[in-house]
Formats: sequence, C-alpha cells, structure tokens
Amino acid sequence: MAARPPVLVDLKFNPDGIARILKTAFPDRGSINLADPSNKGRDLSASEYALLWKPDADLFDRAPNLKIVFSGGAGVDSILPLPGLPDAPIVRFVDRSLTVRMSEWVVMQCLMHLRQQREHDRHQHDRIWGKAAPPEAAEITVGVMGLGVLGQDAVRKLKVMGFNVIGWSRSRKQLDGIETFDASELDDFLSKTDFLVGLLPLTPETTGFYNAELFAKLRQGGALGKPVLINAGRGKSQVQRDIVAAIESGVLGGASLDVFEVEPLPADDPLWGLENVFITPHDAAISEETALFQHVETQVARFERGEPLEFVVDRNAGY
Ligand code: NDP
Ligand code: OXD
Repeated sequence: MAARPPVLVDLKFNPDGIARILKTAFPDRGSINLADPSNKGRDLSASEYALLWKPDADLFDRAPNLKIVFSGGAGVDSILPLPGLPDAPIVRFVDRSLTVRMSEWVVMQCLMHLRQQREHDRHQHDRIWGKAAPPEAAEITVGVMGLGVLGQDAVRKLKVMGFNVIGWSRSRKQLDGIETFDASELDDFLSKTDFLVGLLPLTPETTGFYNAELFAKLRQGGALGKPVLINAGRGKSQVQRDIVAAIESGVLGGASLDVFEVEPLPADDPLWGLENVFITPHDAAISEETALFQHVETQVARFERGEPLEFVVDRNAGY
C-alpha cells in the first residue's frame, strides 16, 4: 500500500505543546508541522489534509491538492476569508471538553453578576464585611444568542442553576423548558433578557451586532436593575466603544468579555478599568490539542471509508 501523505499542521498557538503531542499523533500517516523551521520550503504538493489556525499566507499555494481543511477551533471566521482557500470541505472542531468548558465559563459569569462578585472583591480588598442581598437565579432571565453546539449545552446548564433561560438563533429550536426565538423575533427576545449571553459565530450578519441599538432593547428594571452583556463568541461581533458608553451611561450594568475587536486587548483600552466588567483573554474554551488531533484522525478515517464528514461548515451561512 502506498504511504499515506502526512497531515499538514499549521496552528499558531501552543507551539511547544503541539510539537510534543504531534510526535505520537496520526500514527499511520504522521504529520508535517509548519511551525518547525526544518519544514520551511518543504514540498507540500502531496498533502491531502490540513489542520489550520491562522495559517501562513502561502499555504494553499504550497498545498494545492487538499481534500479537507480542518479548523483548529470551533469558529471558522479566520479560515473562510483566506485567499486561495480550496473548494474542499471545511470541518470545524466540535469537542465534548471544549463544550463543557465553555458552559463552565458562561455559568460562572452569570453567577458572578448574579452574586455581585465585583462588589465582594472590592469589599475584600478594603477588608469590609459587606453583605449583599442578591436575587435568586430564577428572578433573572438569561437570553442566549446562538443555540448551536455551545449554546445548547450552556442553556441546559444555566437551567440547572435555576436561571430562567431563553434562546435565540437563526432558525427556531425546540428545547425542553426553554422559550426559543428565531431571527425575526429579535426585539421580543431582547425585551425579556437580563443577562445577554453571546455564543454566535462571526459572519457578515453578526459583525458589529452587539451595539448601542441592541443594548437599548434589553430589559431595564429586572431583579438586578440593569442588563449585562456576556460575550464569548467573537470580538468583532461587539462594538466596544458602545459597550463602554452603555456601561458609563447605565444602559448596561456590567459585562463579561472573553473576546475582543483586537486581541490581545490593548493595555490602554478603557474596558480594563470599568466597574463590573470581567475580562478573560479568549480562553473560555481553548482547543485541547490531543482531542483536536483525535478529531482530525476520526474524520479522515470516516472520509477514507466513504462515510460523510461531520461538522462541515456551510460556506454560504459562514459557520
Ligand atoms: P454552531 O455553529 O454550532 O452554532 C451557531 C449558532 O449561532 C446556531 O444556533 C446558529 O443558528 C446561530 N446563528 C448564526 N448566525 C446567526 C444569525 N445571523 N442570527 C441568529 N443566529 C445565528 O457554533 P458553536 O456553538 O460551536 O460555536 C459558536 C461560536 O463560539 C464559534 O463560531 C466561535 O466564534 C465561538 N467560540 C469561542 C470560543 C472561546 O474560547 N471564546 C471557543 C469556541 C467557540 P442556527 O442554529 O439557526 O443555524
Ligand atoms: C474557537 C476559539 O473558535 O477558541 O474554537 O475561539
């Protein structure tokens, strides 16, 4: 049997960990790690499968015979606009552990706002015994935007914590115990929402989506007084100057942001210093490399057996 072409790997994160794990990944075909300087200039024309996250600009010129392009993450907004992207299936990363960790982040942020954790942090810093009297989760409606793999797991777990949970997506979903809305029912959904959780992909429709106009439609006067924005989808879906203005003017009572228009968030960005804003560095749910390589191996095996690939991106929808 002819040797199988190695999997091309061009992932611009965790280079040391990836180099180590790749030593044992893909045992029946091996890999070419483009982060390894010894692979610079190597002939990639026989490559059939590529696993990419922010790849080199000339990658598709060097590898013109790809049969599948794998995204190193769940999102594909950095893959779809790449010049020279072949007309091959694009498969995104869907993974149990990634999903679980995203839900942990979402639930944690909702609880931090519910339990007024920032206020407790300030009190602890000043050695003040300051009791809070937060409402119960059931008094807060969490509106989750995006009811895909991540959104559906998050709504279930928010529900277990006792929040009243509603969800919004392009096409309506049927989810036990959750009131759902489709794209045409946006204003109705927003008017019921106290904590807005963003788990949307970045597409032309969702670019600049979390803006002043949208914040003005969220429910005012809920159990915590003001609504809160919690976004872990993509930073370019939010207008950061509008978030800052909405917090300063009291339209929003706070925010939790894992993603930003520009990453890393510049040190002089006003978001860093705002009251009741929790910032995490795009690590709500990072891809775990061993699981990522296993996922690629599974999908390649399906493909080579003639079975349909899973998690294929709809290029027209953009996610
Ligand atoms: P999915 O593709 O499974 O789900 C996307 C959801 O968004 C679907 O419910 C879809 O609606 C909805 N949607 C898309 N466009 C629109 C629109 N224009 N209007 C209304 N709803 C829309 O994606 P995942 O849940 O797996 O991931 C979501 C995003 O989370 C990723 O694209 C990525 O950007 C981000 N992410 C962030 C991470 C982090 O660490 N911060 C980690 C991993 C992912 P419908 O169901 O009708 O198709
Ligand atoms: C992803 C991410 O899309 O980590 O997986 O943002």
